[in-house]
Amino acid sequence: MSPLSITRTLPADATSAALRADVAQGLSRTPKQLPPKWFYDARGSELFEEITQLPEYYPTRAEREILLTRAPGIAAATDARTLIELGSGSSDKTRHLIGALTGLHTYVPVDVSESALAAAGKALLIEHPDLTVQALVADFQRGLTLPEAPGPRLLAFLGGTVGNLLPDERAAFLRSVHDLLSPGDALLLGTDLVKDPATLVAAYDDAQGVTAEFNKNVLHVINRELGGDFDPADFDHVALWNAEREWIEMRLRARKELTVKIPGVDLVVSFAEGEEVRTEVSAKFREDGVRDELAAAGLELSKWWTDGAGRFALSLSVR
Ligand code: AVJ
Repeated sequence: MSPLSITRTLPADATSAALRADVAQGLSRTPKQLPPKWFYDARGSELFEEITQLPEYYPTRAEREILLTRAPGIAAATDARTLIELGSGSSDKTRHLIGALTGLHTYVPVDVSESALAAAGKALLIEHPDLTVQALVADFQRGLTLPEAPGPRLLAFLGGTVGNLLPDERAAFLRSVHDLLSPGDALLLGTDLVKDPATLVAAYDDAQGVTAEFNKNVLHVINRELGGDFDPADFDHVALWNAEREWIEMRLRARKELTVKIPGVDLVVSFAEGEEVRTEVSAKFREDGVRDELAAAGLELSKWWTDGAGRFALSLSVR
């Protein structure tokens, strides 16, 4: 076997079936909504990489700071021989972790973007030619089957992406992580923290408009995949802080009354002027809440690390 393998765990048409179901249901209901995972085609993944470099978008830098300082502690606490990473994207931050895990044998990056997996896998193997990389093109919300790989295993879910799940989805997800792990395995979870709303809103509504473009990318995806005739210019990017739920919401707001045809799902969708589609929830956390949610899934929080400014946390929990 070559040191880099890329496996699709979904049938080839499962992704488009899931997109059709999400679009048909999400745009037929009131209020309208679309799941954030459909942002990430090749262009969307590129735009997200750009977001991570914006002055307003602190989570990536904050998490990298924690990983840089704590990688040796994570290595000592886990002794991991296999690292599984959900939503690995460019695997950029993971480099620090891989470098510190001296006993590491296998890296299993899991992402919906095959292009991102291929690029990241190749880059990693240049630095770590002895590493076995078994990439999975998969949607972690639909149940994962992991390749055979030596324990102890460390499952990393970084970037704060767990915040994209709604509370009930999050509970189900953490339970499925528990079920994937064996006793002695660990979860490394990145969570963005509650902070002043102005800082949070700016991170999702940057001055250069990159996040606005990222948000509107879901309309391009629907146009391309389902033959839709959205004009992205008909929509405004909206980012707001929901203080009660403690999450950021991104929405697309129709600038005028309009109708969109989406032949791929046999749908004609009407928007009133000012009507919004919720395109993303990005929950922000507190230590107690994270501990409680992990405990409810059968995982015990053992380490809680934040960046110096206290904006973002990495937690380590054990099964
Ligand atoms: C990749 C899910 C962590 O929620 O902050 C960035 C995605 N959305 N800007 C986040 C995102 C808008 C990001 N995650």
